[in-house]
Amino acid sequence: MDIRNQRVCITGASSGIGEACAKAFAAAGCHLCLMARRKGRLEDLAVTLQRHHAVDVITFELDVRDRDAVSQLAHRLPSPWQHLDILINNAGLSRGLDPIHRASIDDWEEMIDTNVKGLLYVTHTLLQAMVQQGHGHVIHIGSIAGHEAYPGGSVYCATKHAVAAINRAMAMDLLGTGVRVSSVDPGMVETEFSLVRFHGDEKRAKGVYQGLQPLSPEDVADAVLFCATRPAHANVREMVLVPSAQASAVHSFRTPS
Ligand code: NDP
Ligand code: 8X3
Repeated sequence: MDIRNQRVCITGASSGIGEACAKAFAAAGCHLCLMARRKGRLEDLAVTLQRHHAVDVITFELDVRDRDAVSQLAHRLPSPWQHLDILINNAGLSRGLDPIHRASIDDWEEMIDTNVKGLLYVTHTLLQAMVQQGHGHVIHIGSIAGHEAYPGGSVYCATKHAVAAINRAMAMDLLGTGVRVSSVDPGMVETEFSLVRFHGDEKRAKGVYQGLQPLSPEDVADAVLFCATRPAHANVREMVLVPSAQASAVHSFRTPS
């Protein structure tokens, strides 16, 4: 399906998978609304995208955990954005990898508030117009952590299982509305994800990807673009995408360095 001139909102577009999606959808001729907390990064990205592609790019400083700010979003968007075609629910994070009895409750709150409640707030606000106009597509970035669990990942995995459940239930709720729902569920992707998980510990973060080739954010953006470009009668419900060297969250093949 040709998605040129479609309007696409991407949460968490300041880095990693969200940033790669912004580049991929701009290259496909889409107009973009980029959201994240780090507004400076969004603005730099917007300048680059507008320089290379003839598309409109607007930026929004938004913390998806801020329920009031998110609820005002639909009204604060400029009028052409009242007709949104695609929402990419990408903003998310992991914090910590400690066993449950040693984990930080603050880390849990941050993951649940961002990955589950934030995703729901944004979806609730932006979905209304899609249903009214009778077409649209919500694409969640889930994870293999939404299909399996691993040690130290109880709460992160719980949040991504929640995303998987939301994705499945939404598809039922939205039957007949013309709004499609998909989830792209990656394994290891080299982004700032591990740096955030380990609270800025660069050495530990780098170690996650040592001895294997992880997915790149562009690999995931490609999968998201694939979902968005299916013809209107077809929908990708869930797509699990992993590095060839990863068989599960806890089974990877690494070559010694
Ligand atoms: P990054 O850390 O590179 O990017 C995360 C993005 O989320 C940033 O743009 C960040 O922006 C945004 N974000 C985080 N918290 C908030 C918030 N409260 N409000 C708004 N935006 C927020 O990681 P990834 O690109 O890897 O992560 C993107 C998604 O992919 C996440 O949902 C993650 O769970 C998922 N994922 C990642 C995998 C991986 O291995 N990397 C594998 C499977 C899924 P800012 O800080 O500017 O607000
Ligand atoms: C990120 C991938 O395996 O660290 O969602 O959970 S994993």
